Amino acid sequence: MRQLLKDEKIPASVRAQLKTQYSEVQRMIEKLEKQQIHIVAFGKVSTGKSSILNALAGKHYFSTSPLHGETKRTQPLDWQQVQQQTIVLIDTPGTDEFEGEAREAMAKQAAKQGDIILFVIDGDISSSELIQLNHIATPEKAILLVLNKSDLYQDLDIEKIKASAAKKTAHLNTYWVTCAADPKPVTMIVKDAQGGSQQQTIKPDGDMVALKSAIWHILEQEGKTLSVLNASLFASEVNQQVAESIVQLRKNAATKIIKTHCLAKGIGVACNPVPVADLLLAAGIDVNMIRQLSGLYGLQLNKSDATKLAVTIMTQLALLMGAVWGVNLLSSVLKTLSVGLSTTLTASAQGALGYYATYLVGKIAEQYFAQGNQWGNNGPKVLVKNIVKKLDRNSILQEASEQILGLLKKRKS
Ligand SMILES: Nc1nc2c(ncn2[C@@H]2O[C@H](COP(=O)(O)OP(=O)(O)OP(=O)(O)O)[C@@H](O)[C@H]2O)c(=O)[nH]1
Ligand SMILES: [Mg+2]
Repeated sequence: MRQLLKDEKIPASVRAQLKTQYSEVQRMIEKLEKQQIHIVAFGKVSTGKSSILNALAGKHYFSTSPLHGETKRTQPLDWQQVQQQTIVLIDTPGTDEFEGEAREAMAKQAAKQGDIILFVIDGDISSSELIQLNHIATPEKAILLVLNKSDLYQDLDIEKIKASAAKKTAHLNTYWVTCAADPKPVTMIVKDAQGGSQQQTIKPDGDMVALKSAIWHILEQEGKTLSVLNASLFASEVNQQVAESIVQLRKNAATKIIKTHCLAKGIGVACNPVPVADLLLAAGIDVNMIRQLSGLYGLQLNKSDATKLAVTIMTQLALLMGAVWGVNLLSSVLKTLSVGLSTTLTASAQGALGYYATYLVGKIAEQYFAQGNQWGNNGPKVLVKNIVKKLDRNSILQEASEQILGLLKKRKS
């Protein structure tokens, strides 16, 4: 992957994309090497994620506020060592914030790499929370559905919220816990020794017992497995993504190479018309195209090998099309043009044929390289035949004529 990042044949935009994936992989490798388990707090803004992590850590490390959107980026804190593994608490920005898409993406990324997710809610689970939960909850993660701010609810209300959440998340494998990370101060009237009364504000202790014990239970049961499972799944997902982008990228680059050579051939032929039968032989451009395509597939053919390949392809094409190659095609390309014949038109029709011939050669060579420089079980004849059959001749000729005609007109004016 590191090599790909330096490969200049790969467009910069794709390399930038690969770079992001690369740094994600690096982070995951680091996580594995350091034997870390990530506990990620995730949820809507202001549900109390940072407060929960502070209560677990036993110190005010993550910034909290009654205002929405206090946490602006993902932030880790090494919490403690368990069975030679470092447990890391990870705070994330809240979701569902106005114009907070970038922050939400950060939070989702952290959740993707997390092993234990504290999915924090502070009321009945909403439909957007449910969508996010479905997105995050993969079988290799332990998900705790954490109802925070339990001090604000009566027991009966909590039971109702729990029942509703259970219904909505029945298809998922989640743990349910309630907690109060930072309960609201309570004002009470207290009688003093003189028989008078006075107002007193008390800050109740938080209630983190259920959450802590759920986390310990998960860590004991499946801590190591969780982290290894997550890392390997993540790696295979990235591998697949990279493989897919490379295939797509090669296809795009190959199409660009083929079309550029087709146009060069088309214009060349239109300006210096050659007998139709000689079209396949005007092969300099095709050889150059084959060499560039081979480079794209990591083979780098020299001129003589590229010529040999061009000759093989052209021989098969000539055999396939036989004597009708020129006559049939010429009349078919002329039919695609609605106006009467003129010199420019005839020239452009011939050019279009040159374009088409090079297009076929390019597509056949591309397929040959994509198959690992092999014709496949049935040899070149079948591959050539299949590709000719697959391509829509008339639309290629039409596109070629239009492009060539356009360029010729531009030259004249
Ligand atoms: N009543 C009550 N309030 C709480 C509790 N936990 C947190 N809060 C309050 O909820 C508000 C938001 O808390 P934060 O921890 O900043 O919430 P957050 O989810 O990290 O918020 P963002 O970072 O903005 O997404 C603060 O005013 C906290 O004091 C709780 O258990 N009970
Ligand atoms: Mg926060």
